[in-house]
Amino acid sequence: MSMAELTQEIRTILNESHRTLVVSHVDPDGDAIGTQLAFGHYLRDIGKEVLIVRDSIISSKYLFLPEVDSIIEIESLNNQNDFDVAVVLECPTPDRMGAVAQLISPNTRIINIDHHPANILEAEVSWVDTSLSSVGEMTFEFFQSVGYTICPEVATQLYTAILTDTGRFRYSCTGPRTLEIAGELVRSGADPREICDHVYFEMTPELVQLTGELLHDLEYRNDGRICFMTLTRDHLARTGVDPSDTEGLIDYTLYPRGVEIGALLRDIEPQLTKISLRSRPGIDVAVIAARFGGGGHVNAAGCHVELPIEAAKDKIIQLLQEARESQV
Ligand SMILES: [Mn+2]
Repeated sequence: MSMAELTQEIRTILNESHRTLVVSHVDPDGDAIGTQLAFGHYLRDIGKEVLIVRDSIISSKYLFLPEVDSIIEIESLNNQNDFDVAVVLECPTPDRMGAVAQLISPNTRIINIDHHPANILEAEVSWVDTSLSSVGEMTFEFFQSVGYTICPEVATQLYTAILTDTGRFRYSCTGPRTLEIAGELVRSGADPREICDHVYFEMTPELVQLTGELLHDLEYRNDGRICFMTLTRDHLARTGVDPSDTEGLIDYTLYPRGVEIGALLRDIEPQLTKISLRSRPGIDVAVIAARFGGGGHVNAAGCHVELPIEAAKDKIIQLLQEARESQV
């Protein structure tokens, strides 16, 4: 089906809806939060009852977003499941929704909108396009196809989604259309300077301090082609930094010249390590994450391993080396 057909099908289901749930993934990023808010705004504008629900804390850098308080924490709902439609954003698998998945009943019509590869979510309509930079970009295309006029609030939400998911218009998924859309959003009231400052230039002094420590302790392997950053529970306890505010730290692993693959390892529990991966163009880290049941994009992926942090490091070194040897 073409984009035009898919967006019209989505429009039809939303027009028929009475009570819509808008969901995205756990540990939400700018794309997840921005598009949830934008869809919520749209649905309210067309006169629909809508609930935007989350399962995780929202990073403080996104609290500037217009209407961010309209995202309800799952705990404050009493297992309601009378939603006739669910808009599921950025969830390649049902478990990415976290506990919010429980709000979806067998009678709920699911609209699946995503740009991740290997999306296997079962839905009445699935619009999955891995060529697009972000669900923010897809949401803009949807709004345009239904003739919805974007207000400054929605422009800010979608600009934030696209800005963050493209790594500030840097990743290779940033196409001419992405930049045209960004331009349209600025025309509709998004302020590039203000949004960029909120997301990237308002770190707490504690986070800046922690970043300094982690940069000091970066580890290099394979002649400097692999870079590891290690974030422990001790770091967080000592500095008082909330885990939800550590999303951008991984980016620093690709700052050093010569590094091709960067990894951030965090010990969620003594026996459970979260691994985030980043790579230069031409190196696929999604396949590595998939080996551990994780996923993501070619140059940005993640997974959890049931190993202590040091053992997880050894395992990932071995897999990164194998991947390097087969790809480079
Ligand atoms: Mn995304």
